[in-house]
Amino acid sequence: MENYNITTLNDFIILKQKDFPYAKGELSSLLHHIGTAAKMVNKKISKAGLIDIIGSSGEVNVHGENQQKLDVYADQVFIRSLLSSGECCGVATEENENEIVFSDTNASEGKYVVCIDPLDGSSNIDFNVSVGTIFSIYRRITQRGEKVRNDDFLQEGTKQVAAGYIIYGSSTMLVYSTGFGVNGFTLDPSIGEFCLSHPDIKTPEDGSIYSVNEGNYIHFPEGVKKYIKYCQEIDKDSVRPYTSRYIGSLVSDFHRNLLKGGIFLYPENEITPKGKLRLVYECNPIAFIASQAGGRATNGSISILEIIPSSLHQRSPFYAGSKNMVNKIEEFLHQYR
Ligand code: P6P
Repeated sequence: MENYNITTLNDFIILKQKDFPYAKGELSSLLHHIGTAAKMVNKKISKAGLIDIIGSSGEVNVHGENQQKLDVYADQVFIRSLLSSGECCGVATEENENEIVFSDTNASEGKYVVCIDPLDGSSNIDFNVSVGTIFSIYRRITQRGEKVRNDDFLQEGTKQVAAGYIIYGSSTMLVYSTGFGVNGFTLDPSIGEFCLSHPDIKTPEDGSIYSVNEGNYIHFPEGVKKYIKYCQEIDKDSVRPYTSRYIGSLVSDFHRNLLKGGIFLYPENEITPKGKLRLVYECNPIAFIASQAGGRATNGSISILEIIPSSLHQRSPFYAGSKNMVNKIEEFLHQYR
């Protein structure tokens, strides 16, 4: 019998709800439904390779990217779970061109909208590399009962009510924040519950890991090239040279750096002038977690959380992690702009 003190995700959500005097349980219910969807997706991922769920669906998504079968499955599971919560009136997901409006009477009264990347890094699934779900929750701008509009989903990151990610890795974890710190829950498959395993996560102000796809080096801005060389120099007073760690799965690379200290970089480059990562459902939620854990996230000039989105799928250069390391890359980008 494991002898750890079990605080399940639902225990924790209810416990923390007491911190919100006017909370009526709507956000709690939404978070609970995200947890349920995560368990369902985890079940399929853990069997990937054994059942006919890996590989391409033969379709391409709105961005012309090959859609994996698990992409489609995860997208549908999260959309259905958010609809059934009755607290969410619409969802913007990476897999759909436009926002999905819930016309169901109950859901149309929902107070929240959700932006989600249902399965980030899905091309890695066939090779057993960790993947993740990334989500962001906002209070709607439109009135309850009104039809959800595009601008409900185009709010700056500082307006997030909650955000987080699920990492389907050697163990499956759900990490989230409602603006009062970051907490991590590990799925215990024997009881089918996410259990509090990483309370009050704080990311070190400095780290010794940098995460970037150095295969794009020749396409990077000068400041990024100089920063990478800075990471590789020997400096007797600091921990440099840093260690290079890059899995090619945002949630996995970010999560490791969050716990150990480090910086994740996806710069703009000649191939993708705005960077590759999506502002609304990748950069903003990760930036929210980084900042809530004492770290930072920038597009190289301003905080990610202050960017006012203009479209659902817009991309942004992205630098996130330990505060002092993110400050340093900003210095290099400014100096060599
Ligand atoms: P590259 C996965 O496709 C993803 O969206 C992120 O999870 C990851 O950080 C990035 O792209 C990897 O991109 O160009 O280095 O393969």
